[in-house]
Amino acid sequence: MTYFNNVTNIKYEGVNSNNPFAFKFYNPEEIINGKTMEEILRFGVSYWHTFTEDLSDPFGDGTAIRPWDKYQGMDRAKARVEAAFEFFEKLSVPYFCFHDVDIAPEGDTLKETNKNLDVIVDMIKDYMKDSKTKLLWNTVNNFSHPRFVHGAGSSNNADVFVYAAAKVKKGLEVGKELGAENYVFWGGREGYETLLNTDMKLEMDNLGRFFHMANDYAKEIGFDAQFLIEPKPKEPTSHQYDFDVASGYAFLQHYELEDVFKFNIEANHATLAGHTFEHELHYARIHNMLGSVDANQGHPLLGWDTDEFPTDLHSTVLSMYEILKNGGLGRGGLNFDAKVRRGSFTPEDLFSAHIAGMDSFAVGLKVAQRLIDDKVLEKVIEERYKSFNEGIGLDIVEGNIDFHRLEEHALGLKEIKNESGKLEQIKATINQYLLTTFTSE
Ligand code: XUL
Ligand code: CO
Repeated sequence: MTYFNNVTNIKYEGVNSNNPFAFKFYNPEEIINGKTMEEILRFGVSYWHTFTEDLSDPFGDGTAIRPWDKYQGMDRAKARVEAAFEFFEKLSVPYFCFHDVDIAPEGDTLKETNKNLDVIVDMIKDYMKDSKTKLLWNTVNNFSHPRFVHGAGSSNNADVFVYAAAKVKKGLEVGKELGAENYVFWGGREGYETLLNTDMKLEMDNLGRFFHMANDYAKEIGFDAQFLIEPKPKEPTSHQYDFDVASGYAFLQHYELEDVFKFNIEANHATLAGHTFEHELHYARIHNMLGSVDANQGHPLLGWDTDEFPTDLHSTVLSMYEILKNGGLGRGGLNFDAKVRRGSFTPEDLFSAHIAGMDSFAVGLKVAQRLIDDKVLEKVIEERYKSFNEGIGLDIVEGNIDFHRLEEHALGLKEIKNESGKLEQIKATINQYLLTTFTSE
């Protein structure tokens, strides 16, 4: 059975194509600095937004037309697998990602849930044999079911902690079975609503214990995926313990987990935390903690996690700049944790949205590579910090100085001269790179 009969295989047709179902900028085979675009970008499709999501919102029912929704229960889960692999093939995408509940319905008991999962995992494994699409990461949903109302690994209820652990144990087994390259922990409810009823220390200690046990079990079964933690400041909780990369890193260091995890950084989570996307990528990169990316964007006028497909080219340029400076994403990738808008409800819109996101990151990649080749920002930064390359500045960075000598030096200073940061000029140069990269092709 096929589900996307109005769409054929999506090909690269170049900037002048007016075929809506073609890539204009993403040319998977194009070589950028010795690697293909496909190898660098490592795009992934989110199962939940693409095959499970019905586009309901707090004010209205789902609008999505999904041909597989004519089935129910396990039949629908199986139809989704068929649709998913047809979609992956037509998009020619190298990766996908899922939560346990995206692929198989929960049963009345954990045993039944695991049985449902086994059936679908077997089916996915079969499909993967004939497909180029691999599993970038899997995870478990320990936030939607009412049992997780007070959290999972940070719940006040020990039975919930136990249940959450059992689900992650199964998730690790599923990841191993399907050869996942990473395993993600997004703690949807690992935070609190109010301190008035919260033992924060116990909750965080328990979360630390939870992650250690997960790591022990992954090692025990020989599942060598990279563990990823996905920070988000809030929503659905009012405060999440891994608020952003900086607080997540402090958490990991405190619980001696910094060698076990890297970060999965989501653009819309960064902006919810009051940061730019590139800030979060940069912070992770300079600490050698950048693992993978959930590629999406927020709406500038809305405060919440809108999970839009990424189309903001400034953001894709600056994020690809960070990723290239990181030497790529290693085992990570660019997973579209993004959903079509509620008004884009046809099955074809799922293709259009992914094409828009893939083309936007392809533009980001090419412009960022040019910026790096020409050392545009490197030159700015080198010049701006040149005072630390000699004299007193060099003594500071080499640690050859103390407050006595600094005071002595300060007393001898006649005039302190700062130089312009040239921010507008730099932004104009980035615009120039953005606008000229494709005009010559
Ligand atoms: C929620 C979110 C999740 C994680 C995986 O905001 O980003 O979908 O990516 O649980
Ligand atoms: Co995400």
